[in-house]
Amino acid sequence: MTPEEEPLRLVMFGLPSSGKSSLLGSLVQAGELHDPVLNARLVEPSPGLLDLREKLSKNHLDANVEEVTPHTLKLEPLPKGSPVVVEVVDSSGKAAAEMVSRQRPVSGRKAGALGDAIGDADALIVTADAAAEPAQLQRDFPQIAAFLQLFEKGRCKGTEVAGLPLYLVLTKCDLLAKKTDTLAAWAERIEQKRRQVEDGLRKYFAKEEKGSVFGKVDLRVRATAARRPTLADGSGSRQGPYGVAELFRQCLQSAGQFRERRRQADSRLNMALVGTLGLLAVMLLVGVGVQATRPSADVVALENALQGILPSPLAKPAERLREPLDKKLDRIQKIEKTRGFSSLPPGKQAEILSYEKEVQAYLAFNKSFLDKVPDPRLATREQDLALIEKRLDDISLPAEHAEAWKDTRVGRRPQQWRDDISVLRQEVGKTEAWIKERIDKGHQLEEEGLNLRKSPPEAKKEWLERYRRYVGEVWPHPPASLPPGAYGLAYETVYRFDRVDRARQVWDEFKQKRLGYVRQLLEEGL
Ligand SMILES: Nc1nc2c(ncn2[C@@H]2O[C@H](COP(=O)(O)OP(=O)(O)OP(=O)(O)O)[C@@H](O)[C@H]2O)c(=O)[nH]1
Ligand SMILES: [Mg+2]
Repeated sequence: MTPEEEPLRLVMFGLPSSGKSSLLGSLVQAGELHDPVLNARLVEPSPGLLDLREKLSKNHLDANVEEVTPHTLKLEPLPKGSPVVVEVVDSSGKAAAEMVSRQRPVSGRKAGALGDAIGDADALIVTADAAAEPAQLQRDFPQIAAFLQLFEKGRCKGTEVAGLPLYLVLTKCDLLAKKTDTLAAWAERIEQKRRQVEDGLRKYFAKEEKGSVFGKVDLRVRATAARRPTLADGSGSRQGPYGVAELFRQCLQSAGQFRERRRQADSRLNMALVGTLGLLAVMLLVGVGVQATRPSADVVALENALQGILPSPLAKPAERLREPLDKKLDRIQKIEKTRGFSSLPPGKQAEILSYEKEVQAYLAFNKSFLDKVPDPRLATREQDLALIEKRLDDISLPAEHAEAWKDTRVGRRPQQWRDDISVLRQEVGKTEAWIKERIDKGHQLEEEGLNLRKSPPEAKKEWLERYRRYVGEVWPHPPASLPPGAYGLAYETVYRFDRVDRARQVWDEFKQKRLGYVRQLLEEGL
């Protein structure tokens, strides 16, 4: 086979799960949907490629086990032209990770099948997950940087430079979409990210240009999505992958041009090395570039986490300081410790810190209030109530929050407790009166009973029935119910109060001794 007859070779390179195989499956989809951007008919895709398309549509893609998996396809330019045979080499992310982590060299005998494929490539497609966790990128970054340095020192002295086309592809851009995005808003979000990465790379290359090969790498940044997100304007349901046809059309074009240049050059190995070096620079810069764009991803994640904790700026203090504050404070403090916190806009950081401070002050005041002022629900004597009233007189909201907190739970509590004390006093008086009235009624019952000693059994039975109803009466209200006007105080506090308790003992004794005696008398006469 002459070099002209050799298929154009595109090599996919990227860390595990960065979307290499999906990108190839998407290419087949774009071809089948006759994507006009591809500007070519895709014919004879190999069974492996059709399988990838199938698995992509079922979301059943497996990680590549083989280090490299070549697939072939033919593209017939539209409206007509000579068909171009293309070999696309899928590769294993694990093998790429080994290279990046220096467990294996990029070129030479030990570089393995992936190293060979890179050496033969007419274009490289380097995939990076646009929606990856910042933590993952942060972990990969130092490894990539260290490896790159070593590689540059060891292998690239005096290398002649020729630009191997390098496409850095930000995959999974559908995951960047927000539910409220229209198609235009989503596309703008992707473009923003793409530009951020590209700018980061450009700056990096500009810095490295002196005496380095980096400045001459032919690098382009593209963004793709294997599937469309659901968008607010319903346009997400549109068929086909995003940005894939365009990527491959441009990539094939530059691969063809590179092949032409390479034919004229005599140092294929050197070029491959430069390409590889460029590739690794990109890997490094994916870190730099995406890192530069990461804050926005961090910000989005943090802002999501803050939802439900941070009150709206329009929220009233009572809403702002609604329970469960302990939990909110805990979550805020965890958020402040995350790496992304410092990436939030300064205004947002200040808002969080100021909210944290307010919640802390509120919780501290609440604690000192409860430590100092006994709870009226536990009061059993008049002295207890007097003490609570005195403590309430002595304590007031912190001056700087007095106005804002006056309608919060803590702000309203002193008055509510005063009101509860007043209700308690009233109800104690009423209950004493009720017991006294019951005792009077009991005396009447006692007298009636004594007069029945010589009466017929029916009259005695009738009295015994009234007696049972009388002793069955315990309290005027259920103990757990709240007296009218009370905030948190139930009748049980009233019934435990010493004056009520004493009255109750007198009554109990009356029931037991005096009425009990009459009952016995009448029962014996039956
Ligand atoms: N939402 C979304 N998921 C994607 C996209 N591309 C790939 N994925 C998912 O990401 C995971 C990994 O994708 P692959 O294409 O298998 O990644 P790979 O780079 O080939 O991985 P290895 O073969 O392990 O190196 C799969 O679960 C895919 O469904 C995309 O554009 N959008
Ligand atoms: Mg794969």
